[in-house]
Amino acid sequence: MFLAKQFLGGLINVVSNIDPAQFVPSDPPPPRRPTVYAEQNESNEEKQFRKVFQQLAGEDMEVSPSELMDILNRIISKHGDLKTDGFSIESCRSMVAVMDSDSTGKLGFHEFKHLWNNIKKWQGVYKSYDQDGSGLIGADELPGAFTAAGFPLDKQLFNMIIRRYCDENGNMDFDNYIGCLVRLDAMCRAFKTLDKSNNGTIKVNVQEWLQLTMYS
Ligand SMILES: *[C@@H]1O[C@H](CO)[C@@H](O)[C@H](O)[C@H]1NC(C)=O
Ligand SMILES: CC(=O)N[C@H]1CO[C@H](CO)[C@@H](O)[C@@H]1O
Ligand SMILES: [Ca+2]
Ligand SMILES: [Ca+2]
Ligand SMILES: [Ca+2]
Repeated sequence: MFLAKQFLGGLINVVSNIDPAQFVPSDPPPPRRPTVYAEQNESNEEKQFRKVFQQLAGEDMEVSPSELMDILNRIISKHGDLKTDGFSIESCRSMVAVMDSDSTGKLGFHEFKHLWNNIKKWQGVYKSYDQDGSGLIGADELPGAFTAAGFPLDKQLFNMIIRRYCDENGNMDFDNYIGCLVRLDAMCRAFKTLDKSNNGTIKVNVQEWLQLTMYS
């Protein structure tokens, strides 16, 4: 487990420079490739990540919601500066659902890597936008943080997010923050995919609507 420990520790120290540009959902995970192809063409960083993944994912080589919960709670238990009441199984099920592009019910290597990179990026944003050092993102800190994370929403949407994801004092803890951003990012990606003429409007039928909203 040494490699995994080192890796999980390193995660939290990363503070990335996020370009607070426009509304930018992250790129979708690349399509599944045959393992042989994938392994021969991997960078060192990717090889390293694959080793860690193998340790975390276990025999089936996929990360289930409960494995994800375990991993995330192990990480945050080491970091008192991120306030949280722990990742719940429900929130991990939701994260797996929205990241599960090949519908296996679990996260394969590329799906997990995509999620991981986002969490890494967003925890850097969390730390730099927690300006009063409370370990929480307050309602006043939230627009800045979300804008830096790539989601400059309007006031109405920020207020909705506060209602849904913050406690009664308007504070968002770390697990709610990650759960919210994973979902927001995935929904924006889904929208982009469906918006074929790229004019900010989509047309969905009830089947598509339910597939999108109920597996999330
Ligand atoms: C966007 O494009 C679609 C398909 O080309 C079209 O049906 C729709 O009316 C357009 N919507 C707007 C708001 O321009
Ligand atoms: C095994 C395999 O498919 N390797 C590919 C690695 O990537 C190069 C291009 O970057 C391909 O030409 C190889 O076929
Ligand atoms: Ca929480
Ligand atoms: Ca999957
Ligand atoms: Ca704060």
